[in-house]
Amino acid sequence: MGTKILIIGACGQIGSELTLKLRGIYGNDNVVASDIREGNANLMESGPFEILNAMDFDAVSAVIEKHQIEEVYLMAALLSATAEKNPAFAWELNMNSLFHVLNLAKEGKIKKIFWPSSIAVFGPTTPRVMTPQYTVMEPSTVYGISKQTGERWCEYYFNKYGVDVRSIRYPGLISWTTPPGGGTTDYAVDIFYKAIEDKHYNCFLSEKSALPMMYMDDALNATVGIMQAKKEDIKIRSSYNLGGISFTPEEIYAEIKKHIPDFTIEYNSDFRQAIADSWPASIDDSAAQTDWNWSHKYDLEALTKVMLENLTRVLA
Ligand code: AKB
Repeated sequence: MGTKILIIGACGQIGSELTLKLRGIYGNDNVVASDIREGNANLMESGPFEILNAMDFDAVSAVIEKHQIEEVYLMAALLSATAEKNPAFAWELNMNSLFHVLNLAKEGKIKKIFWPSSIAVFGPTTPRVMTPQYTVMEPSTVYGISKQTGERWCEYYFNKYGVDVRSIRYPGLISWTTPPGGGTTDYAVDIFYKAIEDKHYNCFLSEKSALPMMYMDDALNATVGIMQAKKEDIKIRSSYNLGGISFTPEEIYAEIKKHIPDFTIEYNSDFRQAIADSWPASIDDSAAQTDWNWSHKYDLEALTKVMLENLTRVLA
């Protein structure tokens, strides 16, 4: 029998694609998707699904017992922009859900956890270019504070109780299947929809705001890669830097314009500008490369091509 997996927050941008990828690897029946709401037909119909509130310890515990789950991928979270609007709820969701799975692992009810961290753990005092794995970390957003705190707890649970928890600091993720919700890096997905539908984009970040980004396929490979790595190879139990590529709004605009010549853009920064300004421009992920052989495949040119090809088809 294959490994039994539970994905919490399976209907979000990462969860919906991660579920299908894991079902492809471990078998449809072995990967239970769960979320507070129902997801797309593909996700709902290709394997087991449970409505689950990540903050409800008893409910999480019951689903784990019912399906004899061995590994949990905890993808439920409020992202940076939404968390600023509702700090108390963001803290409750992002922290309590993590404690629930860490405690279930501590009690021996699950064997392995994947928990995503983010480039948001860094702050305005962090070196911005090729941000190292170990450096100053003074996050200035609620989301960043929750991810930084979560990293500390993951490392603590590993050191103190031997909990096999693995984590990566995702950059902004770009995909065409499920739109992101509530992040600062979301502009890099929105821009493709608007380029195809309106030929015009009103960007909420300034043209020079460089941020670390990654195409979803690379992020999924990293997620599966760290979870399949040998336990002794995972030397960092807080969270690994994950780099991918780095670009500004003006660079992605120029790349899309190669395919859609009459595409126009204007820049009107809102509150998300301050969040972007506090984050790294690029990331040094050499620790992930050395420890578990991480490398990314998609550059800006390749991801632009695949995004435009697929979204043009889907939106037609
Ligand atoms: C966000 O913008 O909040 C997320 C992230 C970088 O974690 N995409």
